[in-house]
Amino acid sequence: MAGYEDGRPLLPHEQHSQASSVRLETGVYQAHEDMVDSAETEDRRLLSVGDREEGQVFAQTASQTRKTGWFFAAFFATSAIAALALAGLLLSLNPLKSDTESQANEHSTPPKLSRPSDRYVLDPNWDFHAPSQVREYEWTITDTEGSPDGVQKPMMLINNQFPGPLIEINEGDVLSVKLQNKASNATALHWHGIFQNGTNWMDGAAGVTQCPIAPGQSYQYKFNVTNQSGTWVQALDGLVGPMVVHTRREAGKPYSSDRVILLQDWWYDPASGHMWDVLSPGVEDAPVPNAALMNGVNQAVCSDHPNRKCTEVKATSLPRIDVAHGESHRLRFVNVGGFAWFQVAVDEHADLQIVEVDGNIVEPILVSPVLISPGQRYSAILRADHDEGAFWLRARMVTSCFAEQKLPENGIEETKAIISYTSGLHTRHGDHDDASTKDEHDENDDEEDLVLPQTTSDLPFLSVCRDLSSTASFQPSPQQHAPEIADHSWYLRVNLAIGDWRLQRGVLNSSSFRPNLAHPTLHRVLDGLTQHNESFAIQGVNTVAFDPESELVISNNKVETVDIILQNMDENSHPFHLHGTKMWVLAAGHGYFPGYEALGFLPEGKGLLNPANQTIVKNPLKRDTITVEGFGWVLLRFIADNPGVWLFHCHVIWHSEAGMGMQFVSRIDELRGLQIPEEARRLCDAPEEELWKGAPPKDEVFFGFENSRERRRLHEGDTKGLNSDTQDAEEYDDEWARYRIEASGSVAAIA
Ligand SMILES: [Cu+2]
Repeated sequence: MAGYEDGRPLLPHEQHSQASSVRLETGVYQAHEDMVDSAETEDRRLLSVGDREEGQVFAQTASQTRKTGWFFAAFFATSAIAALALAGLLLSLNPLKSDTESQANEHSTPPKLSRPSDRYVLDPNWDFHAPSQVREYEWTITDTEGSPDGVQKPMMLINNQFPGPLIEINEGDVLSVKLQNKASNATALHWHGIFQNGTNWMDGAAGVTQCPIAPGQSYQYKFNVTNQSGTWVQALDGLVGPMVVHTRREAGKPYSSDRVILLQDWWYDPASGHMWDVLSPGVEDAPVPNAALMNGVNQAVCSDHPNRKCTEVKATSLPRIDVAHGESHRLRFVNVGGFAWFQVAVDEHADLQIVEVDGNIVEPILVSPVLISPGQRYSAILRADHDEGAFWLRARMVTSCFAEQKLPENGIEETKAIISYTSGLHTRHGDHDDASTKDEHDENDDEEDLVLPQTTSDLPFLSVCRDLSSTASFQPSPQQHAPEIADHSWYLRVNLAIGDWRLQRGVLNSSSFRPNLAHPTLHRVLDGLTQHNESFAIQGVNTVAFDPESELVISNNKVETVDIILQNMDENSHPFHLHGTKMWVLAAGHGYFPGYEALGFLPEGKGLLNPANQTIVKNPLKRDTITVEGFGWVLLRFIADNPGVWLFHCHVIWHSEAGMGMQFVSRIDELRGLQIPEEARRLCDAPEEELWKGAPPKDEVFFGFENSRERRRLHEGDTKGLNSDTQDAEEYDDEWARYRIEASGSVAAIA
């Protein structure tokens, strides 16, 4: 495949970019006396397969030698959310089928969603010094009906909660989640941001690291969380929850309360229908959400939705954030949505300080509003230093990022929480149990007592979908240099391209990812290596063991430094998430990538032009989800030191399901001889049609059918489901062979 050779020279159209603006992500950072050579640190973190027994969760070999630079660095805590790797797997494509199988449908009245405001308040009595232990959770996933903002819709819930339960653990603990899938679709849980060092098969990326958990099946996720920072991933129709990993250094934290605030875009129609529509011929725009949710709540105006079942949500159900007056409070914002960006601010508190970005501690920096793209996390410190009172915390979807900026059905782009000052210390703590009881059972009781904030917002409406790390100079603490030399540099053109049958698909160069749910990449790689099939040991772009049209796989045999140049040929911004590690964001800009030399690097990123000028590698921000803006570029660098197969994909659910993703295979040397635990293999024993339940429609479904709605009707009426797809695939074999995506279509459109 042409176009992404290792460190190839820039094409002519990439070189005429003097006119494009260049923004360095790395500002001028002060040298720090306890700066750590990051490459060495990463090396120490490496798993050695020989160090442990196969198939076991093991103690991490890593040594965390970083010293604290600035005092916040002492509280290296992370917010993480577990959710779906491929949310599409949740989607019910066949409502008839799910109706008969859904446990939730045994209820004639849908269960009321509980909305305790303190559900995501972190335990004030948490023992940061507790001995390392196994933290066990048992989750049951079911289909149900719910109405987070009043409008009722089919949802998929964990333990009947929405959003899902909070996981709170210490760094070094083993997390065990026993999952029972009682829903009608196959599913997998991705632990967004968790490195899974040595447990790649627990990463939860369906078709990449595991077979989905078929309906009726159980599975135990169990893995060690060490040297770890934040996490999260996308969710549709309800399956999402937060996870916080504490460190011992957090014990002396300079804030008196700590909580998670989940921001989420929300669609009233099942995601399955949207997924079908967005993948259909001729459709180019992603469906715009109906509403925004904060911790799973908002207030829809039912009269705006005469054709839907709707019950007004009372103001008493809004998230309430009680903060002790005069103290500081940590708010861990997580965008768990699948599409929308959020801008977040607190009325009359323009002094929110960001202290954590995707699990990395940064020196406090004033940012308001906070702009969060899907999959990203930011911790902010709120100082409750005003006169006593109540204030709105506002999170607003950035509608200028949507192709259609008006929300359907008078949708609500803003979601709010009530921030109330309390006079005494630990007031919230004392209320802990009472509050949850009251909220769940006596929602109306205190409505008269509720004082709604009277504050207003002067929040500007943002018009550009540009990553906050492009505009704010985050300074990680402790400082950490990026390696000066990249061993490999990959140029990836990102696009939404229209191919045959007018199907729009996400592409990286000319590849559009189609995961093989019944034969995950990790299984194929390990089996191949075990059988001495050296086609799986090919380094660089592997076009022998994988068909690059549907699986772009780039492999590294040993620990190497890898650059990714994401060149966005599309007008939409794309938040890219890398599994298994974090990436240094070295630079970003509009227009074409200007070439390494313009950034101070030697060609192909192999060192610095001027060794005395280390600005670009000096303490750049490291994160796991980074947005490349529309018609822009970003230069990323990571160390491929974590053995496994790691998905790299756009976090917009509509784009990732349309193929905007690829895989890195790291440490082939360590993968040789690695065994996947039997329980993980067993998931693949389910009948293939069970594994595909809820997955997005295959391309072949649309071949030859210009009228997708007609096709969908036929498809949904066919209870044989997958069988009909398979027959279609054979029937339209010729068309499939002709199916090629042209990735270069919009080059001329780039400014
Ligand atoms: Cu995207």
